Amino acid sequence: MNSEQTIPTFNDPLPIDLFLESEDNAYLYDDLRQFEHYLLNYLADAGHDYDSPLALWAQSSDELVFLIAACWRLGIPFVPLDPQLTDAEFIKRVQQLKVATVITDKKSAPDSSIHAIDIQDLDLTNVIQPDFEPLDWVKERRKSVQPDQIFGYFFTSGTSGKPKTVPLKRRQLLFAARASIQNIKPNRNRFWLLCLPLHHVGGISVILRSVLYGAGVFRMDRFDEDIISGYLANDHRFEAASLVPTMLKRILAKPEVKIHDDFQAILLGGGPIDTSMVEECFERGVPIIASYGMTESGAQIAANPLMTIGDLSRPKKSVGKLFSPNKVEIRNADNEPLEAETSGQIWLKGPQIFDGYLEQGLNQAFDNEGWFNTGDFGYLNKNQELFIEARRTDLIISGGENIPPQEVEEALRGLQSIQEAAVIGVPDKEWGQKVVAIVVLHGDSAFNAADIQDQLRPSLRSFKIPKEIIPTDHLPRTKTGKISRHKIKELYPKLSR
Ligand code: S0N
Ligand code: AMP
Repeated sequence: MNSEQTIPTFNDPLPIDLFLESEDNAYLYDDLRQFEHYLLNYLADAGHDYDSPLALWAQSSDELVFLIAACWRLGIPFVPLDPQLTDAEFIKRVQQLKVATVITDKKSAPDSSIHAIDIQDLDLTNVIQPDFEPLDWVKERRKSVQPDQIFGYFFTSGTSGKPKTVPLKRRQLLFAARASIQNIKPNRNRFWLLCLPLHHVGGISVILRSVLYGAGVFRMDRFDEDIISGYLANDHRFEAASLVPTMLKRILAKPEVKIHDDFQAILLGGGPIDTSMVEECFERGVPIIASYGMTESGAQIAANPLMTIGDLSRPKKSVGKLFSPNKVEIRNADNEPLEAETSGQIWLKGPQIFDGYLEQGLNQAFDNEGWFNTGDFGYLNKNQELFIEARRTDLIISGGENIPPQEVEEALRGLQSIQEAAVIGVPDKEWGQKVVAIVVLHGDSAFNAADIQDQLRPSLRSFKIPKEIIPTDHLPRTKTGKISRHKIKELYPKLSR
């Protein structure tokens, strides 16, 4: 790492100001400090080795935010798990990572070899006490935390339908947080709205940035456009929000939306951003930052601060320049770099980029010089601003969630009535893309889309269930006999009639 890549450092010790507010509660940074001491003691009593991954498998709650912040500060590697994971998905993930302890809000863990801690044992009303005595060894633990330690293990969807495990190091998140303040400067006792789920980097980054800069998080149990519109219009403590485009679309659907003067910007990411939505934001005075990033880059790695800097001449379709010192190259299929304004594959390199998937076989995404092939297509203009055009693969991005079509096809083929299935992503106003399944039924089976959706529920998380299912008598194939999603996409308008 050269000198311009010096790892950023942040204010420490923590301030006394507001750390977290939710619909019913408010907590100070002092409360987080107490929680850290309690958690380390608690985990020691529970026999958990601090250096082995700690799984967190629960719905969003104040306790979960405290756990994530404490894991960051204490250097406990953690595994944030979607509370909607099926039992089989849970078991696969924890076994692969040799997780020994899970903190959960479920009645029990589906794998009895794992020590399950009820998140209620860490209920903040019990943990935070007036007679709190700080422990020196906890302070020492905090001081020993290093940038190259693993921060957490995240999962992203592989094109084959199998999840890829992304170990993220603390260093990556530190660079990402430092880069992000070019556009949004978190202030003490002001809020960054947290309504993203807490198992993706987008949501977790809201907590990290706040802890690093001593600012506040406002957590919502679930996304609610009515409540959020009120905060954006009237509550001057709110200065930022991280949203996926589907969320912003729901907010913009409210004709009366206004944004108060102290609000800095909505950070928009997680999937393609329609130019029409950007234009609407311009017209209605909604300040947005269009960003590009991925799990592997530990959150946004490029951002276009559009209206926030008042320069309306900026290209609205762009996701801006890459955050320095990370670098981007656009390459052709032979891996040769391309000139500005020429479309090709997006490759990234720099301190924000992860070191490789846990599944060794997948690391051909890197070249010999450490450049990472994102799987996305795009181009740079002459000012080095990046434009995203498409993904190279069939991966579907719906409401900020990635859905590999192969996984849905496999689940469909597992149903008695279905002989063959093909799954595609179709442009959709609400979700960006929606999951559509084209199915061939076994000879005498009757077709009922709702029944098929219900039968898929035990094996698929609900956002992966096809929103539309179309029966057909045969699926088009390539010359080599494989089902052609490409041809099916072309046929879709005819099939859906
Ligand atoms: C959009 C959300 C909130 C929708 O969920 P909600 O409101 O629960 O949906 P409903 O309308 O109530 O449900 C209707 C039915 O649809 C299903 N469903 C839910 N979500 C989806 C979906 N995404 N696609 C398709 N269907 C969905 C429901 O299950 C329900 O089905 P039934 O009726 O059958 O039960 C929700 O999807 C959401 O929270 N999405 C966000 C996910 C996310 O966090 N993505 C980001 C991932 N990427 C990253 O973290 C890296 C980028 C990044 O760091 C970043 C991202 C954003 C902003 C900033 C950053 C940053 O760089 O800091
Ligand atoms: P995830 O790891 O789940 O955050 O997914 C990352 C993927 O989302 C990227 O590789 C892109 O395919 C897509 N993505 C993120 N931001 C954008 C954007 N601004 N425009 C188009 N696609 C995006």
